[in-house]
Amino acid sequence: MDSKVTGKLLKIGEAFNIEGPLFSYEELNMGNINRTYKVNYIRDDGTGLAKLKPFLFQRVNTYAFKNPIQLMENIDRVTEYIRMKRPDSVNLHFHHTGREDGRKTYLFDGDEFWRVCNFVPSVTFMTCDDLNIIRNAGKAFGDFQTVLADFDPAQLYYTIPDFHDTRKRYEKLEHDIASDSCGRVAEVKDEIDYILSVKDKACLLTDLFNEGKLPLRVTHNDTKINNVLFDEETHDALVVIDLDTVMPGIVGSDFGDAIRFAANYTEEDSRDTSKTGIDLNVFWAFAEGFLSETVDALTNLEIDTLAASCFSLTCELVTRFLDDYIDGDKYFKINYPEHNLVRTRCQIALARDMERKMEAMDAIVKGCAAKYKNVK
Ligand code: GN1
Ligand code: MG
Repeated sequence: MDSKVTGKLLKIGEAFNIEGPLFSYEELNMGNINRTYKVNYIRDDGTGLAKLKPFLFQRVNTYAFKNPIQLMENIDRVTEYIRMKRPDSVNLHFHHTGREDGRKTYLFDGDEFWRVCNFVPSVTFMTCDDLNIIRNAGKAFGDFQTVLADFDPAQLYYTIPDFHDTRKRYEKLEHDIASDSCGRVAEVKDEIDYILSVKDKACLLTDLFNEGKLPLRVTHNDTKINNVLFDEETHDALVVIDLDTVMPGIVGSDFGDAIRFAANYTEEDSRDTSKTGIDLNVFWAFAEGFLSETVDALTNLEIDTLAASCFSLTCELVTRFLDDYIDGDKYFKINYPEHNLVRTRCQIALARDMERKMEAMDAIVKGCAAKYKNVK
């Protein structure tokens, strides 16, 4: 254990009124943005080291999240609402600082922004081809939609404005290509050519929304399968996590991003793009789970654009990874210098495969919708 990190975590624990001595911590490799630690405390109940009490400590990345206080307000509102509706489910609880007035679910010293949440014993999956697990993930994200269907989106802040506005993502990419601040544009000509060539198709979801044809809902906006916690034995979904981007949004963003991540044969940053592509069985299982929960609440156009939304979201991630590479890797955590370029190439390979399989994807969505419409 690094004594500096331990010292920091100890202070944070104290601020959040966590009792008992800190025994150990481990950094969890969760996500590309925040830093997450599992911090184990010794219980003061005589069990000693046999039963440590774990908590999740997270340092929120304030470069990505410019309004972390609003972000926590969104999370507080949504988690309180879900706990009220589902008191007996596995839920997320954020700890409060202080003892009386001014209790907050975060600690912010103007620089570092920390929060502390209950640790849920569970398993997560980065990639998975077990269709039962995938179906459960689809159900979990569908259920997240359903449980918040009567929550007014106007109560939530846009913590990252235009987060899934694909047109604006393209504008930023084009702007950064023109500036070429790191001299990397020449090297990524093929990637730029591809992503610009599919621009209108990629922006379909955003355009339909801007034309008023798709409704605004409460969406999760980061529906990667590793944001679902599963029971270690039964593999039932327990709870959806990473609510940082809960905001008003479009349902296709949630569906499309989930497929982009879960139905890819490879991880999103695979170097071997010969294997990258969309696994239609995984697509089918996720669609079935998702639609079994949501079909009656969705409009026809929302259902009809679910398959296309997968292409939109994949291209959107291409614009973001490519832009970050061109702009000097400021946004996403990278593990090696060309990581964002590797991510870009992998997402392009996935987008190309989706173009080939779009007809099949559409047919699968229609089949699942027909199966679950009005059955509940
Ligand atoms: C980021 O940090 P993580 O993995 O939860 C990003 C998502 C991207 C994802 C790509 C706030 O999510 O939008 O889809 O990386 N989150 C934010 O892996 O930008
Ligand atoms: Mg996230």
